[in-house]
Amino acid sequence: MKEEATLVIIKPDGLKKSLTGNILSRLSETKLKIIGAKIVKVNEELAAKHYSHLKDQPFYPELIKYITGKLHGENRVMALVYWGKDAIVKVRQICGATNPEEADPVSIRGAYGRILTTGLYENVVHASSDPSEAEREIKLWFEPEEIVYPLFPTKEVIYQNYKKFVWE
Ligand code: IDP
Ligand code: MG
Repeated sequence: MKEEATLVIIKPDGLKKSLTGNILSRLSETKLKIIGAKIVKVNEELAAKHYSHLKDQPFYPELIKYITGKLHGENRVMALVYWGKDAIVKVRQICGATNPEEADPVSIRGAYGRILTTGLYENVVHASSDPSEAEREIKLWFEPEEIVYPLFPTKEVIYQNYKKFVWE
């Protein structure tokens, strides 16, 4: 059992459907610690970086519309970092399979997800799938000072006359 961090995103459908509380309750069953949390307006650049590994998939343009909120008229997502023993697997398990129709009905995606007529899986949450993806995603979505735990090495830089920490 290793202690590790994982990124969770409650996607725009989760906020639109007022599911934030339900999803956080489900995730609390893991007994992991939340060490970072914020509401984010996702722009095209962040969306493209987050889903860069899927850019050749037929559903990619729809996926970008989804995460940037254009499908739901809801341009907020909630980004969270969970930390603890086997965090990645524990969170993936409670989230359920990528395809909401195949997901365990008791999982978050099984309970709240659906498949759109365009074929896109609208599955309410994102969760990192392995340690290297978790590190890449946490560094993409959070600045060091937004996380209350020293997860990865940082360095100090001067930005507009202020000192701040960035990921090394
Ligand atoms: P994951 O979210 O379970 O890690 P990924 O393969 O990383 O799955 O895909 C990212 C997101 O893209 C999914 O959560 C889902 O919204 C969408 N997606 C993935 N595969 C498909 C597909 O085959 N058809 C439609 N949408 C998909
Ligand atoms: Mg993934």
